[in-house]
Amino acid sequence: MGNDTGNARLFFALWPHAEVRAALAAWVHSHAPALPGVWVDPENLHITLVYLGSVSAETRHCVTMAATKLPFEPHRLRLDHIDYFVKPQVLYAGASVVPVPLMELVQRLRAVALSCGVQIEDRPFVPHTTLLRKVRTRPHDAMAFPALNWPVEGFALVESQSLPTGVRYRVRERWGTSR
Ligand code: 2AM
Repeated sequence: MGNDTGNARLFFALWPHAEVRAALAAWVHSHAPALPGVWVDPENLHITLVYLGSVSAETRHCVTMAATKLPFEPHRLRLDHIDYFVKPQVLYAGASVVPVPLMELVQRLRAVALSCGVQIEDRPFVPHTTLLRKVRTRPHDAMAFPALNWPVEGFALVESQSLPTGVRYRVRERWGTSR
């Protein structure tokens, strides 16, 4: 578990408004009972932009200061389908189109991480909200998903905490026009 002086497990993310969170949670409630897997707690729903992993207080300060200087352009992201990642065995809501301002934001955040000495995974950015984990096999049938407009008004630095009750994500910093 992180604290102010020790290491913390951090990631940059899009953190949803209450309406987007409720719409995603509603989909999970109506479809997940028919699916094998573990539901993501509605309070934890998000889109990871850059995963930093466990970092020191010094590194956390570095990425926070650097992120504060980034330009940010509000835009909209359209989540429009349900898909499955084989290796991590997760079912997610994805976006067929990555808006240019979002791609730019991810590239800048990757540069922030590298400038602070954080090694990050160099794989293509696939915007997604994980809805279920431990889904052992790809669901056979395509699943309906009512397209959801996600107003991207800011981004966040989030801490992943392991509590006795499970993993909990907590927003530590926010940038952009959403407060
Ligand atoms: P996800 O975005 O596919 O759900 C916190 O662990 C978040 O960071 C999760 O949402 C997780 O997956 C994402 N993440 C990305 N890379 C990760 C990694 N190497 N280890 C753990 N989580 C990672």
